Amino acid sequence: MILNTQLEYKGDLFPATIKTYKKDVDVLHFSTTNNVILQLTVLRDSVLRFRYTTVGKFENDFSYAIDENASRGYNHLEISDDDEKYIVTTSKLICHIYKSDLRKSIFDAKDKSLICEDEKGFHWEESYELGGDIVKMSKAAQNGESYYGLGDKPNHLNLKGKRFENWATDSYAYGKDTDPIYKAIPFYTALHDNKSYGIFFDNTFKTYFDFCHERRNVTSFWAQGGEMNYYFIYGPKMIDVVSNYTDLTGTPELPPLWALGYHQCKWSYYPESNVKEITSKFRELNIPCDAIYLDIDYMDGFRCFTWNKDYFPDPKRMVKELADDGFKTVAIIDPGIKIDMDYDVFREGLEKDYFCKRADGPYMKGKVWPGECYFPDFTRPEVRKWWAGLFKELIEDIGVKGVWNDMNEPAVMDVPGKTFPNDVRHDYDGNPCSHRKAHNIYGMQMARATYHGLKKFNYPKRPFVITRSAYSGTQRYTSTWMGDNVASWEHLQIANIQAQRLALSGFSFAGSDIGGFAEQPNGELYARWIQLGVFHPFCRTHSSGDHGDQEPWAFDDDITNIVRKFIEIRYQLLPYLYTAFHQYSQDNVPMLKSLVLFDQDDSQTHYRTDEFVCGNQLLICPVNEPNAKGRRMYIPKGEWYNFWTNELVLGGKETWVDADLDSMPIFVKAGAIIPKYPVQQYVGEKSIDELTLDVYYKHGKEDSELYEDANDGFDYKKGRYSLRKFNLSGNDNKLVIRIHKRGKYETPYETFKFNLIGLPFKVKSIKVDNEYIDLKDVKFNGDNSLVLSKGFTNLQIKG
Ligand code: MIG
Repeated sequence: MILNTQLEYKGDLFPATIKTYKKDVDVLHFSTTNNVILQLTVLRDSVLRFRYTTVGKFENDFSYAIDENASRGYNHLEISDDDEKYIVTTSKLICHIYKSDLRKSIFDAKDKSLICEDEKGFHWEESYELGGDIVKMSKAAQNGESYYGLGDKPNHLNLKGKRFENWATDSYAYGKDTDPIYKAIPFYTALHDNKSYGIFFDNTFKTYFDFCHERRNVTSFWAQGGEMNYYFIYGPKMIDVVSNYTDLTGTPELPPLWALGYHQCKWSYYPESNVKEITSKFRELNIPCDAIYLDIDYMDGFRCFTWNKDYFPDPKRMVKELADDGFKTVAIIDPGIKIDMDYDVFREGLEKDYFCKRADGPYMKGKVWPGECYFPDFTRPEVRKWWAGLFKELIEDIGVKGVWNDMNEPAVMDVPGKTFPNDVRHDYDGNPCSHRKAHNIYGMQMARATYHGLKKFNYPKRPFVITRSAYSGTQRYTSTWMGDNVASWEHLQIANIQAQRLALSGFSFAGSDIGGFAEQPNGELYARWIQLGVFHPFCRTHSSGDHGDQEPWAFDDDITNIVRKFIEIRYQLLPYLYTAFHQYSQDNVPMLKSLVLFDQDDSQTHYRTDEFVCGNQLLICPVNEPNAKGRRMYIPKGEWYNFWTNELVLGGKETWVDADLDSMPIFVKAGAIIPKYPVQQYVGEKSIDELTLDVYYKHGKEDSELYEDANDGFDYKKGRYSLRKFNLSGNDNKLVIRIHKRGKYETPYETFKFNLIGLPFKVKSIKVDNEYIDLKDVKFNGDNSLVLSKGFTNLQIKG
């Protein structure tokens, strides 16, 4: 017999008429006759927060997502009303709130055009069984509207026509249509009439988003519990929407520069001799590599913070020897703690009551790699502190430089749902709740605690953490990867989409398992994947290891050479990538720009997925098919140089681009100044005594930036960085570069080597800071490269 305890579905409930309105500085309260309150907070002229309660009183206002340093403040705020509505006006937005039903319409303050409008608006369904409401919001979809964002979804970049769920899930060998997967990032941007806005639904319960899937003219989002609590962010530029969201949920500090190098991983390298074999091979073959990973087999019976002494008899010595060879060791740490009274981490967690419990008191027991485990409640500050402290030995004593957090959705084996049951209790930083509310932030809080451990014990060096699961804001603490993908051509395309989508969702420091985790790539697929991977902020080969090898030399010599060539390009571009990271960290600018983000006014970009801009000036398009000699791609408007041939092409069209297996379509924006270091086998191998600047001539103007610092440590926060701004302007017979340097850091090199590309004239004179110089003195070699000692502010090259 099935006992149906669910109360009959009563249907959706709606706010009634507004009864009272109250203003408290930047917080407005609208209360209805049926106890609904809408609280509207004006955070910025372009950022409004909408929060609803149906019981006349709000919950404690607490969010794991919002960064405590998020910008606040507006230039203008005015509230008026007429018979029909309240009118809230800032310098960017006008928001109407209708007195009869609390619905809202939001307009651009300048041209008064409609940006976003409630359809039914806020409504809810009472949940008798679980208490509280299923909270819902629906918006009228605008004509031709497109949608982007939502974290790690593997589907088409443009989300229109689909419905998605956010519930962090261990998704081995997921496919294009698998949903949800590992992350829950309930933020999207919308674009219509060349204007973009974003919605961040800061609700950690299971959430859903429907983009014109159920009804063609409606987008909606809802959650299984909690409050309707969302941020409306206006652009009108999508890049500003993303930056404002990123400002709200935070950015990471700079990673150590080595973390932007190449990483090699496998499940698993062991014993020590195998690890050494791999690292030696990198050096022997001159393939740059900065990090080597230890997957779960380094542990003693998968007990976190232990070592298998048969495989690794002296970890400290090994880690030191690897470090001497330029390798940073990264070790995996999972959340499950093995139930074992002889295991001190377990005993301490038990004694101090740090493990998660079920509703009626028993421990949350689940099977993962070590067997039956208990799981720390990372949502409790005291537990996070304890966890951070556990890293002392691994980081401070042994010298491990990075930690890899896996299985933190949290994943549980052999149970329905593959995670904790809903009744598990969490502290939620003093807001006790069930797993329904804490599930999506469990992994984030684990990564946060791990980050604090590394920050403490690796000090004064910078921490490096990588996590699988994440919620909005997780990017403040850690990098991420896309989980267990597959060695297939389709997955190469998925990896590209996911990296772009994560960047669009505030999480730039991400990359896929290059070559695919499950199954075995052939050499061609691996080479094509490396080509894409070197342009992702995080660049690591990883594989499940239960098939053949997946190191750069695992295929044939031709493949090895191609892989080396592309990893070398990444190492040359390290100052370019680091600058992009600085712009992300400091200015909230995503490191990868999907074409729609790059040029939203060009409607051709709205449904593109393969092409993207890495940093601000490199246009990348991977080859996603076998046996290709090139591909068709869309080149965005403007002038671009072919990276390989320096041929100038005019964008705004789809075109064929040659790209044999040893090449891929890469274009450089005209006017760009691309900084390059010499190839190194690992960051810091060489002292950089000359900086190369590839200057791509443009008739017109273009700005470039170069950020540098000590590549590790925190001195940069005290002003010890070097930020050079280059303003290039060119005409028919002249090229002028102005250089402006900020910051107290002196870069170690003495000279700049300018490679002048695409000059339409023969150089007749060069003026440095208003003094003509003898062409011989500047080592002007006739090949249009010239070496000058740095430190000047104005360079004029005339024909
Ligand atoms: O159940 O640690 O996504 O990267 O190699 C598999 C072993 C557990 C899943 C991760 C993968 C890692 C693997 N882990």
